Amino acid sequence: MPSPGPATVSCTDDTECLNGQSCVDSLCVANDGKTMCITDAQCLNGQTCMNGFCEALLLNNDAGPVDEPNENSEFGVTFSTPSDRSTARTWETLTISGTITSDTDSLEGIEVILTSSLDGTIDGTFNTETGLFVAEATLTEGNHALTLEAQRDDDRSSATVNITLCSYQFDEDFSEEPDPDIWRKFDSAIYIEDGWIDMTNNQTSTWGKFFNVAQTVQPGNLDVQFRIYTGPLEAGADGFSMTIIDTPDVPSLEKILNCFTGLGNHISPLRNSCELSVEELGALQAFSIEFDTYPNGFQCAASVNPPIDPTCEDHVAITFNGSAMPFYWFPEDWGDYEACGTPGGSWTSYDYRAENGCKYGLECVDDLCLPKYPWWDRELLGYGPPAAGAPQFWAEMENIEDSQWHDVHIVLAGTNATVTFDDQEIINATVPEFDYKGGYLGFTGGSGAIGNYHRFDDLKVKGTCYYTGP
Ligand SMILES: [Ca+2]
Ligand SMILES: [Ca+2]
Ligand SMILES: [Ca+2]
Ligand SMILES: [Ca+2]
Repeated sequence: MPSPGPATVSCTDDTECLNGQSCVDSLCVANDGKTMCITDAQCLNGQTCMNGFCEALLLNNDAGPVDEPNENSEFGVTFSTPSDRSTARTWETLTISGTITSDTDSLEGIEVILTSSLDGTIDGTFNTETGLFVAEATLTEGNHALTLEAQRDDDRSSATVNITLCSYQFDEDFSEEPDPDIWRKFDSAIYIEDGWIDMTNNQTSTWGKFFNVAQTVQPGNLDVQFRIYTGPLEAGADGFSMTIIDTPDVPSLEKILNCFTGLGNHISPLRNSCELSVEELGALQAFSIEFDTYPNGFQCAASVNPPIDPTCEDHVAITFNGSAMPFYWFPEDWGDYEACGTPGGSWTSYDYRAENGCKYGLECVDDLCLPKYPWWDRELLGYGPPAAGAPQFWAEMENIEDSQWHDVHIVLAGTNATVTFDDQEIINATVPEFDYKGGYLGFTGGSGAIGNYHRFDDLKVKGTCYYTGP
């Protein structure tokens, strides 16, 4: 552990430190706007957790001194790509290129060498007719000084650019049991030693959640991939979701999770363990993508099993605020904000109406069927009446309970969302009201009278890549 610096003050908590300082390892240290951390995993790309704060990695120039351009040289060396102080991803193939000129007529016999301060020599081709040098390479994570050097006889000259290579913000294959300080299990979620996580483990009437409590994902845009597996029952239940909850800290995250069985899927809020009010839950900022295998709602002749699904087939849907109905979608003929009718119909019929004369989930107030909860209230949500041709944040699927692993890739860019399932695009829609907030990322899943496995694996999230070099 590096020294925290001179004039150290011991402390037991932040209040004993000067303003702008925090108590880390029993010593007051300056914050300077840095992110606090316990492990490297909580820091952005290229940073490590040192003394309780994320710090940029110091450049390691073990590859040797970087040559200054040699003014006396006959050579001119310039980089074309990448540009200095730029960023790239570890999975991208980079084109590293430059031009060598010479005061003499000929470029014959010039040796051109490209090196990375982290990865060593990079092979490329030098064209002695055009003076162009081109290399294709993938680089490791960290800050690289790329040096292009021209050499002939005793004459040499070089140019250098700096670039930060970022890996994934999350990259989990669950091949080892996750650290509980990073991934926290709730309720029935379990780690399977074969290398994945399961929410229900094929048990009935159970639910689980598995959340990363060490870092959050940024708002605005998202690029996330993972794999799902459910089965063995083709008509199993209920489904599972990947959910991102915008909340300030882990204690508030736990409070929210204690209110739900599965978030964004078969929502069952207001559990006995819930300490939040309906109004607080109504203000919940949560993004989910659900994989729903059980038909719910009057449209599927399952009135007492709200919320209402947009199709009675398996489906994938983007849901919001913990609601299990797709974002920007509402059922027609639910009768919300319409006059209370006459009780009747069986619970398993399309036209069931409860004692209050409304369909399930609605209360009769002043002879109007009003939504029982804010997350079912189209007026509060601003959805308006259902309209033909409205953007669709859900997709009907063939049976997904096939005991096979499936690849899911979600890209949120502003108000647009695309979802691919086994490399096939199933959702691509833009909703102007869509406002993705980022937050804590996790998985949920639940079962009822029917069970199934609900498994996740191979999570990859691309965070924003910042230049952190010199
Ligand atoms: Ca795995
Ligand atoms: Ca359902
Ligand atoms: Ca659903
Ligand atoms: Ca199915």
